[in-house]
Amino acid sequence: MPIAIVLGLVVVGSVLFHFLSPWWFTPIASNWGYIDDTINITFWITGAVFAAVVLFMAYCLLRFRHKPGRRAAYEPENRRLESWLAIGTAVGVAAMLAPGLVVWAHFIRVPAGATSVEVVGQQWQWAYRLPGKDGRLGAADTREVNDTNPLGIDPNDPNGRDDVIVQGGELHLPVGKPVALLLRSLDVVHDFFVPEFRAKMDMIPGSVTYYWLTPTRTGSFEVLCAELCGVGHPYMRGTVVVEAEADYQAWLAQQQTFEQMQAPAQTGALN
Ligand SMILES: [Cu+2]
Repeated sequence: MPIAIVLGLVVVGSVLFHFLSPWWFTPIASNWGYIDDTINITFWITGAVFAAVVLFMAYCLLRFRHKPGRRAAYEPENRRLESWLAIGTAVGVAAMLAPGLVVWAHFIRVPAGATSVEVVGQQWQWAYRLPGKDGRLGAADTREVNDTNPLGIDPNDPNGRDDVIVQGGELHLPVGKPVALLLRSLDVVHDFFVPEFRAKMDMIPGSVTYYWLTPTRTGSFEVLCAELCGVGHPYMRGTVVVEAEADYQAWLAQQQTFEQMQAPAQTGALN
């Protein structure tokens, strides 16, 4: 009897904790409400099953408790019960997986007209590259990395000359405009994550991974590295500022281009 009461309290406590808990999603700042929906679906299905299983155990403890003279019945097979359990489990698992597949397809299908912004992870800092006036990013390769070319932009690709480089600073994005984030790493696996955007992906050395999002709210948001990448991992932070288009353009105009970054080196070489 006391165990049955404890099990009942576990269920009541879990439900109360859910509604009273201060730990919940940060207020969303992108179009990825779908991500929250899939988490909520999984949460409600697993939560309902958890409550049902624990309450069923409590019921069994009460209903079949020891009484003098009562014998347990042995029933090794029950086809009807097994069918229902198999069907119920299959439906529950499918309901948790299927929405994720739909959202994933959306997540990696970059809409036409999205601006490409490159994010480069490196132990233990973030760098960004935005297309210049031509609207295109030049080719890049880790083999090209040197003191005046920290992101390894191909110096022979004309598309790369006007690329804007933000080294260790804030990334600014215009509100309401879709942006494709192209993710690169110069050393080990990192993961570009802004909790308010609900989107993240690993950055794999040697390849370019990507996802897209539309920032829906202005503000300043913290960037976290979401992949353990060495001793400096907890300090691999950054800031994304989402602002109105005019403010974004003003910020962009103040940034350094790849060509400007190379200029001092070239002057030095001539002397
Ligand atoms: Cu990292």
